Amino acid sequence: MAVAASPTADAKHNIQAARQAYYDKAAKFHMAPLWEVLKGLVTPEPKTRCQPALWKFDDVKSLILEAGDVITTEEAERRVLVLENPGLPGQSRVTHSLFAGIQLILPGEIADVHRHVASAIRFVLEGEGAYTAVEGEKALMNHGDFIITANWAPHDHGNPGKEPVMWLDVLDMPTINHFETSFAEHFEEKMQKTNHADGDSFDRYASGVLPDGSPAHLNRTPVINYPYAKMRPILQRLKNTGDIDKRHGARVRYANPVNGGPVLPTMGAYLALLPKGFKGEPYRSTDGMIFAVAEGTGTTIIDGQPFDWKVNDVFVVPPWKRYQHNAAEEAVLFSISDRPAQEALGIWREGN
Ligand code: 1HN
Repeated sequence: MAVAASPTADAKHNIQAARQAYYDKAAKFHMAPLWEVLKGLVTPEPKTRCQPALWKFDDVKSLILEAGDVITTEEAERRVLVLENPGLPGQSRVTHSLFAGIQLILPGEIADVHRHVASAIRFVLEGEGAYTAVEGEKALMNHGDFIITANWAPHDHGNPGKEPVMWLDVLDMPTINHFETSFAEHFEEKMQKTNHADGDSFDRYASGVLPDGSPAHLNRTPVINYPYAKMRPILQRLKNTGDIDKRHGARVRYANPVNGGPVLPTMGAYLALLPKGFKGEPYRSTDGMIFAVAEGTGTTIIDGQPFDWKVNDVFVVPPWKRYQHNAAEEAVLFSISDRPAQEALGIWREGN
């Protein structure tokens, strides 16, 4: 039986039509009604398109080595395969705020000196004999080394050794581009002069003394390289004394030795030992996390999904997604996120 439209349905239709006409009119003046979009803008919990993801080093390694056949470092400027978050395709983002990529440098190659506003870190995965030169210090790269390239620091890489060398690059580039503050420049020369030997800044600034007169406030660490060979025994000390966090394991935070602050204002990093058989308690925080496996094997449950990992795998936990680590054997996880930026803005939160 046909039913005549009720007056209420009619009235509703008229209201909608009147509103739409009003919105169309406002749009001509570059204005729009907040009440139509408010719920999407102010969500009761963090909303992200970033997805949990894992890159297996077996795949990464064979693909990046293949890049060595198709392009030189000179042609590419940097031979990097971008780790694209599956929820953020085509955006060169591993999380909403951070870039990650895998870089390969072959024996005999040089990646020319340049600098940019985006800060970078390198976490060395495989191969020996390469260096990265940062602000006049020549840092030799070995598995597990954590190397800082701060905002506007000149940096070039080279491989005078015999093996391909691969590392994880993480940059705050999406954050810099969010603020639309990117600058970059190249230099005349290919390589910067390095009058500081490997380890110079670590010994100068992280030995319990500071060069007299050095500033007490620095928003970035003066240390260029935090070598794995120096960090790993500290994890062992924490383990030996039972200083093992129920969520994170025996964990150290990479610190600015001048003031205890984060290594960079935009990115902070940790190194954690998970004892064999570790079953972490669930944890979540508003900073999306990038993990790289330095040692061991295990499984991390992210938002209910298991991700099995082994050495040199990289995986991502999106903001505010619950995760929980399990270690089949003793493992060491490196992690990095935008937590210092969130803390500086007073918006960082954690929970279980
Ligand atoms: C960069 O300068 C390097 O210097 C690596 O090794 C990755 C990704 C985006 C923009 C600049 C490097 C980069 C990058």
